[in-house]
Amino acid sequence: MLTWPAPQIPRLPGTGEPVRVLDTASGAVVVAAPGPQARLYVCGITPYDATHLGHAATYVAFDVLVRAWRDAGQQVTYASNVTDVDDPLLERATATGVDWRELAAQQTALYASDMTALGVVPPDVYRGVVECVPQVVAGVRRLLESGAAYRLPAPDGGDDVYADLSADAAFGTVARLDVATMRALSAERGGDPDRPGKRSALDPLLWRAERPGEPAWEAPGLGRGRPGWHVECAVIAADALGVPYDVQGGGSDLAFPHHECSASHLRMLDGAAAGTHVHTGMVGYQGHKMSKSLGNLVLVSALLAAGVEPMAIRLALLAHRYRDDWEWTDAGLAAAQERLVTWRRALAGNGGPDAGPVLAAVRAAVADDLDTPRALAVVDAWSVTALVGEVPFHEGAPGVVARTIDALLGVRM
Ligand code: 5CA
Ligand code: ZN
Repeated sequence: MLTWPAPQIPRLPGTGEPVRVLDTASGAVVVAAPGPQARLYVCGITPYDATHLGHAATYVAFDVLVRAWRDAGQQVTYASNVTDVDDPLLERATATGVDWRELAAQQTALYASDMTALGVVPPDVYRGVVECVPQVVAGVRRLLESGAAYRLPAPDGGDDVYADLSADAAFGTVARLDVATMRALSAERGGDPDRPGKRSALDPLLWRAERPGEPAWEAPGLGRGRPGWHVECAVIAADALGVPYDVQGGGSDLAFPHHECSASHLRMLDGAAAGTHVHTGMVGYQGHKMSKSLGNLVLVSALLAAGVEPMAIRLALLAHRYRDDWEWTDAGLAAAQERLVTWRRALAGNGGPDAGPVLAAVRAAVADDLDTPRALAVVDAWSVTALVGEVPFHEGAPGVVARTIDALLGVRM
């Protein structure tokens, strides 16, 4: 799958510190990638509707992680997927009378243009599920052969295949939830805990036998069908990055069952999963999680079409800590627009207060579990002092500050 153009990232003097992030599985803030390499997989979109600010907040958060790693001198490999065949996509295509492939292609293109506008670094490896079916089939077959999966007759013929979670003693260690919560979330988020015949309620679907009117692929040893959700990301991540990789990322709504199950599949397939799981909080709007299914959306493309500057949107997102849940508001956007104007005025001259401490403090803030609100406050303080104009004048300071916010925060003046 084609990505979008990579933004130019300016080089900064010196090197950033090791980047710490909150690991869902341990609850601790850890250096997720201590070596010279950093390998990241972030779950991509299901392209049935346009990018909303919740998606944007999640991708901008991991973009800041990529930038911080690079600033720390690490070689980053970033992989992501597009869930371009899945229940909600097929349902939307049927409801609107559009071919599901057409819908996925349109929305994937719109997502790419939104990410370009927001200056998000594209993944190095970017795979659609449709183009990875053979790898998924191979993975499901290996799970069947090792006894970690089983078949269940499907209502319209053929067999569905499920993972047998009892084969994985470490199941549950990512999201650390009790059984009742896991069961409820499974039912809510695409699972089928009540399906008769399964060995255990939480066992996730690996392969769905062809149903009338649904797309299906010929799969040697499995029969015609299509991949289950969690195994797609497991297979794509392992293929792109190898295991164990450093960080598995996504929104907190993916911790269970998606990341719990894909980590389990990876352990059963390859003996290891991601070392660290990082989750972004949920962005809400009008009192509820912003979601395609609820329809309470603010779309990036709609804001851009209304003339909102992409960097104002980016600043509005960065004003919140990535791991918190927060609410999108017009006031938040207005504050970001005002901040952009102030920064621009402060950066307009060729001199200002010393930029060295700004670079050090912004670096320290992003390395400290991506504390972007603190980073913005550092630049605010410098801007205010610069605009008052009664400090020793450092020639070239605005240039250094501009490069700092460009490289580390992705905010381009
Ligand atoms: N394709 C799957 C992952 S394999 C999927 O969840 N797609 S998605 O389009 O529904 O979401 C894309 C990303 O945005 C996921 O990481 C999801 O956790 C995140 N996300 C969705 N809604 C919100 C929200 N309201 N706030 C923050 N992040 C969100
Ligand atoms: Zn995923």
